[in-house]
Amino acid sequence: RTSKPKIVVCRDLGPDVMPLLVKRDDLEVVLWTEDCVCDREWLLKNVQGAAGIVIVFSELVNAELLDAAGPNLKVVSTMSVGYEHIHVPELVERNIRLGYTPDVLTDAVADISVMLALMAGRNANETMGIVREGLSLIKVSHTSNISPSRTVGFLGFGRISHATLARLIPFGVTDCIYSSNPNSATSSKKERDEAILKQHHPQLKSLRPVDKDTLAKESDVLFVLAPGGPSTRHLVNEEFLRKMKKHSVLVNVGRGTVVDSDALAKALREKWIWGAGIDVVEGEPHVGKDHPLVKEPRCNILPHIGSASFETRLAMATLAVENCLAGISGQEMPAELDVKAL
Ligand code: 8YV
Repeated sequence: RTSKPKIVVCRDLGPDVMPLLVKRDDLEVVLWTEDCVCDREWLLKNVQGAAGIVIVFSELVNAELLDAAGPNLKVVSTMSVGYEHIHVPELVERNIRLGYTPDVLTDAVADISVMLALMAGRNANETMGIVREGLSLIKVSHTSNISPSRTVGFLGFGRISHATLARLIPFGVTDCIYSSNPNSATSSKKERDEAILKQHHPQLKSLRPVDKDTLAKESDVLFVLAPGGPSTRHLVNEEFLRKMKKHSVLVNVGRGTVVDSDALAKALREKWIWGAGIDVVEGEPHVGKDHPLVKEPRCNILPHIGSASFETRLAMATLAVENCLAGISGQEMPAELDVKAL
């Protein structure tokens, strides 16, 4: 039996990051090296006795997993900014620290937000389908713009929303409304950030917090960038979607659970809204061909690739490993969530 601290990594972190771990002969490192992320059975078996785990957003960190790990576990390091897959009270109870990967993915996800807004507005999925089917290009009808005089809305107004808004200003956007959780731990930071946003972007004529009802009614392009979890589940439901403008576009790059998929499919089918662009979807990562949104031509759907650029994934994987290594040795972690304050 080895007495070295054990680290379990549940996805292949790539050739640039793996050496940070495998070259460490003071550690016992157990890696999932196959494609994609590890299966639950493998994790439950291998996590036994671990001091640290590096996981991703699709892996539930609950009592089952923590019990399987046992009392040696000091740190859970998630390669994500979202942490609703982690049962935080279970970590607090066991005195386990939590690392995450904020900031490094902000730009990549904001890029995808803009891309999806453009794709949905210009009806990319449906019109590309027309080309693929070899149909007459004349069939293509008018599409919707992101242009001046449009109001952009944000459900959730954190770092990624700010970066998305900054990217939209060169498009001529001057009016922005948002609704975010006033009780969130970062709200004072948000106020500071909003002041900075206004300072940096004098073109913005109006930046207003609004209630959900106004957000639904006034947004021409609505970005859903709220975190997941029970408090945001189905915030965008049938009632919300029915209030939206007919030419409006909905973009979801936050968490699939915030939007009721059946309601969105109905909204697209019955043309309550113009289109949707989504990178995240309820039920992921296992989304079959029969998912109601996959079948909607006006739904531009991506397989959760918001942070999946080479540079960003490298930065995320590096940070996740650094968090884990610092956490198991009782040092300050580069990006730690204070689990007791959540
Ligand atoms: C995924 C994300 O974590 O950071 C988040 O919260 O949802 C994404 O960046 C990423 O796909 C890694 O698995």
